[in-house]
Parts: sequence; C-alpha cells; structure tokens
Amino acid sequence: MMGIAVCRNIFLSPINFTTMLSKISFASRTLARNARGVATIQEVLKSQVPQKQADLLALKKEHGDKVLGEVTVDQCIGGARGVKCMLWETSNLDAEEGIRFRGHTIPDCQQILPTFKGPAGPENGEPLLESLFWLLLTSEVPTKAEVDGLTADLHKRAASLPSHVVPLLNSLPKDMHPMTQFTIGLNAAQTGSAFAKAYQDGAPKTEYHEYVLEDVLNVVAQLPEIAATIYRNVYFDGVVSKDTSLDYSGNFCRMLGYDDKGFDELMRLYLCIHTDHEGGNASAHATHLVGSTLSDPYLAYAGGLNALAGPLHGLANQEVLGWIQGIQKQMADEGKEVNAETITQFTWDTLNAKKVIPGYGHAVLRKTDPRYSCQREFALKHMPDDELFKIVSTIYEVMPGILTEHGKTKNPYPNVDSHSGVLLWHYGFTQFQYYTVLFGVSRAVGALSQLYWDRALGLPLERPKSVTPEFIKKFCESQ
Ligand code: AMX
Repeated sequence: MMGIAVCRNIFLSPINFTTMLSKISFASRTLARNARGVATIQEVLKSQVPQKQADLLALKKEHGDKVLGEVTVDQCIGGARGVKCMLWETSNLDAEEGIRFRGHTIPDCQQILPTFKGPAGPENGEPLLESLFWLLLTSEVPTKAEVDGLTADLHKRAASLPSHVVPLLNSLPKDMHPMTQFTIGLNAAQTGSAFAKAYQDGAPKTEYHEYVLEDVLNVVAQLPEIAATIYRNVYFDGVVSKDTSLDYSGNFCRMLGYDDKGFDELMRLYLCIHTDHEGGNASAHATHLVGSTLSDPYLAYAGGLNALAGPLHGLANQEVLGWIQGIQKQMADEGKEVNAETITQFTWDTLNAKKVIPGYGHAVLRKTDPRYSCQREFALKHMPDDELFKIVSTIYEVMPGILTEHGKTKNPYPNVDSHSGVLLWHYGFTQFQYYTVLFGVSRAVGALSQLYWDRALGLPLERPKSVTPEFIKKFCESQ
C-alpha cells in the first residue's frame, strides 16, 4: 500500500514526493524511537557526541588538506560572500531552494514535526518550536512525548532567571529600543551561567559542552520572560502572566498579553521559521564567533542579538512596516489609493533617495524566500481579506520587476522580513519597533544549538586572516 501511495505521489510534484519520503522515514524512525522509549534531549545528545567527534576527526584526517574554494579580492572586500570557511551543523541554505533544517525544508517540517494538538501534519497546526529545537540540536525528529518533556523542562528552567534581571529591565527608559533592552536583559542573566562557573572552577575541555548545554537550554527558557517584560513595560502595564499548561510559543503569547488561538499558531510558525539560516548570517555568525572565545552562551548570544538589531538584518521587519506606513500616509495625504501604480512610484522615490527597500534582497538567496512563502500561505489561510496583506501582496507583484529594472540587487525577491509584520499586525500586535525582539527569541534556538555542537566538537577560536589594501595591491601585482 505504501509503495502504491508513493508511486501515485511521484506524479503529483517533486515537493510532494520529498515530503512523502520524509513521512515514511519519519514513520520508521518513530517506530524505532517508540521501541527505545521516551528520551530526554540530554540523553539523545550524550549518545551522539562520541560518534560525531570521531566523524569530524576522520573527516579532518582524510580530507583536511583539500581545497574548498578560493577567495577573490572582491570577496575579501565585499563581506566574504560565498567564501566557504565555517562549519555549521544545524542548517544549510541553498540560493534557489532556501533553508533546510537538518536536511528538512519548511514544508517538510510542517509535515513531520509534532504540533500542539499532537501528531505532525498541517491539519493539526504549525510545528512546535520545541520540535524544531529538538531537530536542530539532535538532527532527529522527536516524538510528541519527547517534545512534551522538553516543553516541561523549558518551563521549569524559566524560573532560573536571576532575580535581578526583571528589576533591571523595569528600570530602563521606556524609549530605549526594545532590542537594546533585550541585550541588556540577556547580558544581566549571564550571572547564572553554568559554563562560566565551570570554566572558572577548572572544568576540563572535554566537559565544556555539558555545561554549555545547560546554558543553551536555560537561555532559550529564560528569553520569553526577558522579552515579554520589555514588551509589557514599554507598551502596557509591565505585568507578565504565564500559562505553563501551554507550549513554549503559547505561553510566550500569554506573557506578551495575547490570548488568541490564531495568534498562538502564528507564533509557533513565526518562532520556527526564524530559528536558523545556516552559519554565515550576522546573528548566527556573531554568536559562533563570540562563543569561540569561550564566552558563555549568554554573552555569545547577546553578541548575536546586537547583530540582529541592524536594519540590514533582523531590524528589517520593523523597517518593512515603517515603509508600508510611509506609503499609506503619503497616499492618504495626496488623496490617492495604495495600489500597484502608487506603490511603484513610492518604490522609485525610495530607490532614487539611495535607500534600500526593506524586506527585499538577500546575501545568499536568489529566489523568493520559503520563509516568505509559508507566511503568505498562512495569510491566505487565515486572513485573505486583510487590507495590509493585500498591500504586501501587491508589493510582491510589482517589486521584483522594479528591482530588476533598477539593476543593483542580485536578488529582487522578498525575504522573511517582508511578510512577518503584516501577520502580527492582523492580530493587533502593532508595536513594530518591537518585532525584532520576536526574531531574537527564535534565532536563539538555531544559533545556540550550533553553539552546543561548537563546544561538543571542540571547535577552536575563530580567527580569519585580515589583509591590508597595500598587501592586496602588492600581492596581485606580483602574480
Ligand atoms: N533595495 C535596494 N537596493 C538593494 C536592495 C534592496 N532591497 N538589496 C540590495 N540592494 C543593493 C545593495 O545595497 C547593493 O548596492 P551598492 O552596490 O550600492 O552597495 C547592491 O544592491 C548589491 O547588493 P546585493 O549583493 O544584492 O546584496 P547584499 O548581499 O550586499 O545585501 C541585503 C543583502 C539583505 C543586506 C540587501 O539585499 C538589503 O539591504 N536588503 C534590504 C534589507 C533587508 O531586507 N534585510 C533583511 C535580510 C534578511 C535578514 O537578514 N533578516
């Protein structure tokens, strides 16, 4: 029967076929997992580390002196685009296809990862963030029971947020950018770092990853309270209420002050798709770099958050909303409609003013970001008539053509940040200066999963070679 089903699906589409294969392999893995019983994430990782360490040693021994690529002067000056010089376990980004989390596309993940209702599958809602966290850390698809165990563990760990953090956040000026507050909160929570303490106490290098895992789980568990405290302080009454009968995302929604099942589902999707985008993006790379100095996960991820706060990276989601409001205001002032024609004019005005169009373009991607596409699918399913969604759709119709005609960007298509704001806005989450904090809660899961493996695999201090302009000139002239 399974064979017939697979054959039939081959003729549907390659995506359906891949998804079918994922489901089959998931089913067989689930059988194996059920035989072994419910494991904790610590147990699974402990069983994987020796083999992974041996595999990496063997890879180095066999291929250590092979050449992965060369570096041109343009790449050296131009932000190292395409230079292959970083090991990354958790995800891989293809320019055409987009992100794969441990080999799984976003549609795959929506098929195979456990949801709040239980079994995997879009009919049961979006995957749980904890499911993806498990997949990123272990490369295995968890059972629902394993995910529930992780959820309970994270809820328990959230209580370990040091007692000085919330009062510190309460003392910050309300007009300080939420991302600045977020990094302050995370840095302040560093006093609880298990790794920093173990290092000071003389733990051997072979044990670093055990303490790092404690910190990774604690940071992920503590971030919602830091983030929600900032949101409630800046925009509301400062009161944060929890509901730990829910999953990580649902509880986070309650902490932010939202009690709406539709918004819970959106937050599950949102938190999953922002987790990881291979290693070279600024927030993941910064976390990896800072962590390579043996700064603990709190300090390392605070570095990542500072990178995320830049408008060319995570801050683009707030910029998109600001840009759309700019169109709306100008057209209202001029008594015009927001439509394809006026959006085109506004876009050219932005480009002629030498500004970027937020939410479009990408350093690696050369097609529409699948993180954009799945958010569009969500909107088509849950809010097809939303006015702002219609504007975002019209922008999507005209923008690739305009950017192509403009002729500068290598990728005229939308990225993740082009769509996230409109979904949040639909549920009444209109404080767009805060949007990057949500991105930051999610990115922790990817960047810190990798940081665990950085230490488990004993990766060294990152220290690429820089060169002076004089060196480049002399070197090239001597060739
Ligand atoms: N609007 C206008 N110009 C753009 C553009 C856009 N959306 N995207 C790229 N360009 C311009 C660049 O500024 C650059 O101009 P320059 O030669 O005068 O410096 C030229 O096109 C070539 O750039 P590129 O090679 O296509 O892109 P990049 O790798 O240098 O930069 C990115 C990538 C994302 C920073 C860029 O596309 C951009 O600024 N986009 C808008 C901001 C944004 O949406 N950021 C979020 C990205 C996703 C994320 O990290 N969250």
